Amino acid sequence: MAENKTNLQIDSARLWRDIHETAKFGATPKGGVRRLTLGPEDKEVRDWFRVACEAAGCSVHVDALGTMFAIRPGRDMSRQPVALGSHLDTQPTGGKYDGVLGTLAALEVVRTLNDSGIETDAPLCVINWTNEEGSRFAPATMASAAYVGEYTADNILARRDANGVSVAEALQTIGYNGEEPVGQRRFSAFVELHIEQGPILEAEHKTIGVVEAGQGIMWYDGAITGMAGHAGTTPMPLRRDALVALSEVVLAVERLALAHSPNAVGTVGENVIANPSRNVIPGDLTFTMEFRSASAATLDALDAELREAIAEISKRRKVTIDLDRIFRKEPPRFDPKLVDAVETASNALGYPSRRMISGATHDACNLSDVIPTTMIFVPCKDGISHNEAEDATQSDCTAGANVLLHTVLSLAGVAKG
Ligand code: HGY
Ligand code: MN
Ligand code: MN
Repeated sequence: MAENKTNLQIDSARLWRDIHETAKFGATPKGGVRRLTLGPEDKEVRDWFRVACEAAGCSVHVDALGTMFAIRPGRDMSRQPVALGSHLDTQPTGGKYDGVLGTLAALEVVRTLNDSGIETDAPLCVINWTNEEGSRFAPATMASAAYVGEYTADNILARRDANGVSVAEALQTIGYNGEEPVGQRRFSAFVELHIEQGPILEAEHKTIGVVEAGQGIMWYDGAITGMAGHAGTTPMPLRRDALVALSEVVLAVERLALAHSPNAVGTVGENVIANPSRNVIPGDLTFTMEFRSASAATLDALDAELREAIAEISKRRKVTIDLDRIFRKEPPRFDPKLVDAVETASNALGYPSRRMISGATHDACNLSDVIPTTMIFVPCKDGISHNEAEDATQSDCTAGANVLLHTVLSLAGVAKG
């Protein structure tokens, strides 16, 4: 906690205005935001963000995957910057706060330091990570995963969306195919503010989540091949119905996650029947699914149990079920010193807090592989997220941004002001 700076607070009204101003880029009739990565709405919010960062005295740089780095100079430019930020892309039926709060609060930290005439010793870097959500292009958190070396930039640039558009083409279309090599820019630490996206903080009347670790995650692509047939003439016992087989897979995923509960969650989120028709028995379909757990051993067990269940369903239903695990992220642990810094800042600011793990994955979960990293959570209404009804209060968002401000100050040091 920077000495005698406790009364330094962000401009709550300005942060709240920004959150609601940027929500118009991709606003949906139900009050949510649909801002798929590298689409036209993402370009709009990126352009807005670049202008705002430059107006706040930052130089903005873009890497080959479109991630945006806004540098606020410090007294000692030989020191690696302290990084803070999140993401501005959303789910198809996303909300106003997921990712946005952390990115705009980081900008607000810079503006507050400017207003207060404070120069930090180390420079700061505000980051907007490309494609955290993974909805249009898989995997989730792809840009920060490439930054830490889990993928090459070329591997990511070649990924295609459901319409066959590649990441490279989409970046070019919106003009964010940056020159900077991915992973070149180094930081001394990374701090990400985010809504909890779960019910715990609200239920316990806590304002700040001091995040110690996250869940590991496994994503799968699946395909089921049965036999399309006439819905009227094919006797039930002779059918090889791909959708009925998938229904059993869905129930198996739920059963396996419950068997490991509360240390596991499992979801089948997408299913596409090839050439669907009311009076044709589904013959071919694809699906996507995921498992998460804070324990690597539980992830191992879930993978093995899933494959066993699928082999049994495939045999009994006389269908082929192909399952491809397209990525696995080990459960991340955040840096204890940074976790303590968040708790110290929360306590000094008088916010009730509790230590917890993150159910959702975040760019910070990748950064923690390579540099000291931590997260700060604030409550969201009823724990709802990845839903247009996602909501948070101005006071909680402000509290989170104040904790971010003081955590970053404790890491970067105050040179003047
Ligand atoms: O899926 C996740 O956990 C992240 O919110 N995209
Ligand atoms: Mn997010
Ligand atoms: Mn999300």
